[in-house]
Order: sequence, then structure tokens, then C-alpha cells
Amino acid sequence: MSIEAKYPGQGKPAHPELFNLKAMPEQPTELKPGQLPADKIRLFFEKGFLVVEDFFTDTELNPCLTAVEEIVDRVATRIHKAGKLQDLHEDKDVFQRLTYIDKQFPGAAILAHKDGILPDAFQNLWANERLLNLMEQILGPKVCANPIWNVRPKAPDHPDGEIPWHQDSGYFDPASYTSLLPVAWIPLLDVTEENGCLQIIEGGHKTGKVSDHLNCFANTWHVMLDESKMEDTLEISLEKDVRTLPINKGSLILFNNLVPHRSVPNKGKQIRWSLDLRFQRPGEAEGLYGELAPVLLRDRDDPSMTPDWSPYVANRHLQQHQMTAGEEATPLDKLDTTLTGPWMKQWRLVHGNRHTEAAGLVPEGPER
Ligand SMILES: O=C(O)CCC(=O)C(=O)O
Ligand SMILES: [Fe+2]
Repeated sequence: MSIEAKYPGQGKPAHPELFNLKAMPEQPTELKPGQLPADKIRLFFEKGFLVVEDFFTDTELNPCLTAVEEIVDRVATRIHKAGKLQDLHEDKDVFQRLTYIDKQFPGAAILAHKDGILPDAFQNLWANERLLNLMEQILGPKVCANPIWNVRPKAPDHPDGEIPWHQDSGYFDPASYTSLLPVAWIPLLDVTEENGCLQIIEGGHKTGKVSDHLNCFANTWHVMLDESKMEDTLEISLEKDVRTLPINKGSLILFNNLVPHRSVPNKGKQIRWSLDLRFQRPGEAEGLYGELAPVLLRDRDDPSMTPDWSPYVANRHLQQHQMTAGEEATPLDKLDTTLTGPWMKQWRLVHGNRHTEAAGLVPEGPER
């Protein structure tokens, strides 16, 4: 079997021109609200990321925190009803409550992460007028939501929140290697080096390559870049090119699906809640083997269009589990704290854990 057939993630042709400055759309002569001067947008294509400071108001962001409270409450109630949680910890705020619940029911934070219901508040932020104006500068006149979105509780010192170096296309199917899938990474509080901000490797997209990834990182479901290869393959230096990106609530980081990134450990006291909302052009690969459709959010030629969010009532995590474990897989019960996805079959599985077991996968070693 060819290496490519065995590990479908590997060995695909590189298309740097779809991610670098050559991919920058024509920039507007008059800026709409939220739009940035062309020299800022250039940075997104040159460096692979762009920090946009003080973009959202509290009025725009706080409904998302309320929605997060509702997610946590739903998860707590579910565990409580099953008799596995004594105290609902209703007196704790959104930056603490899940930590207390997770202590009594380990994996509660994973249940929140894979809850999979897209609240109205997240839809509104995703389709925010100024954000879509900005995305037009990156993607052109038609902008879709990409189905791979996350709400992340990165709890203090919690091993599940540790996210190693990866390129997002390491999680997505290989068709995404020719699809620009920018993400807006939006924290719901100030993020610092202490509480788990992002680190991005500047210019790590310039070769257009997806370097080899391995499964799975420690006891998580996360894919990880093979650190013995990434510097050579992606022509980067871990010593010189890593940028640590603390940002305030209201700011966001845009980055593409090829630029390597991770988040640093949360040594703070609060849960570092963040959203990652992705975008794409219509008609291009979404990265999920065509299983979930992009949703059109902006058509410059049709100002009256409104998004049809109905495809996103499906819980992507359940769908991904079926895609990975097979149609006959036992359906996951509502308290199942494993998380699986197609990336587990796209790269060499060197380390097994309860997540890979849930997908019915056996590590091939060697262990790292
Ligand atoms: O939020 C994090 O810690 C990691 C985020 C990430 O990898 C992403 O949004 O693609
Ligand atoms: Fe990522």
C-alpha cells in the first residue's frame, strides 16, 4: 500500500498560492465598517494570521457568554439527572462552574465542548455585519460559514485543554489543502500567557504543505504535528518564528488552516472560554468529506440574503464519530466523554487512549 493510501493526510501537492499574497482579493477603495486598510489584510496572507484588536463590543460578545452559561447548565443538569453529580454548583460563575462540575464528573468539560448545539448568540456573532465585511477582504464577495466550529472550555491545569502544535488542515480532510478556511478565534475574556493564549508560527503556511501529523496527543483526541519534521517541511524555526498572542476580550485572531498553532497551558484561575468560527468560499471543500454543508452568510450582490442555519442543527461531533467508528458503531450515550473524528484515520496512530479506543482504532507504535 502506498504511504498516501495508508495515511490519507500525507503527500498531497502543495498550493501555496491559495494561501499567500497571491490569494489576496482585490481590496475595496472605500472601507465599510469593520474593514481594515489593505496593508493590514496583506499581513494575513504574508504571516498566515492577523490580530484584530478591539473589534467586538461587550454588547456583541456578552450574549455568547450567556449562551455558554446555558451550555454548562444543560451539561450539569444532564449529569445530575443521571445521578452522577451531587452539587449543581449554580452559585459559581461561567468562568468557574464547569471546573467544579468536572471535578465530580471528569469529562464534563468535554461534554460542553461537544454539546454541538449552535446557539443563536453564536450565529449572530458569526454573521456579524462588520465581521463579514472584514471576511470579504479575505475571501471575496461571497462568504460562507464553514461547519467546523468550536466552543472551548480551556480549564485551569486541565490536561484535556492542552492543544499541541497543529495545522487545522491536520484535522480536516485532505481536500481542505486547497481551500482557504480562515478562522476567527474569539476569546470571551482577556487571554494572556498565563491563562492559555494562542501561539502561532509566523509564515508557517508559506510552503502550502501540511506536514505529517500524529495521533493522538497524550490522553486527548488531539492530533499533533510531528515535531521532528515540521521545521524542515514547513521551512520554519521553532526558535525564531513562534509568536505568542495575548489579546483582550473584544479582540480576535484570524488565521488560515495551514499555519501551525497551539495554545499555552492555562495556569490561571478561570476557564478560558473561546469560540473558533470558520469561514470559506461557496463551492470549495469544507474539510469534512462533504458531510456538512457550508452556510452562505454574505453575498455582496444580494444584500437581502439571510443565512439558512438549518444544516447546523446536526451535532457535528456525533457525525464525526460515525464517520470514524463506522455506521455500525454503537451510538454514543449522552454522558459519553470520548471525542473522535476522521483525523484519527488520516495520520499514523502512535498513541492510543480512550478516545481512539472509542473509534475502534489500535495504535501502530512506536510510542512517543
Ligand atoms: O483554543 C485553543 O486553545 C486552540 C484553538 C485552535 O486550535 C483553533 O481554533 O484552531
Ligand atoms: Fe487549531
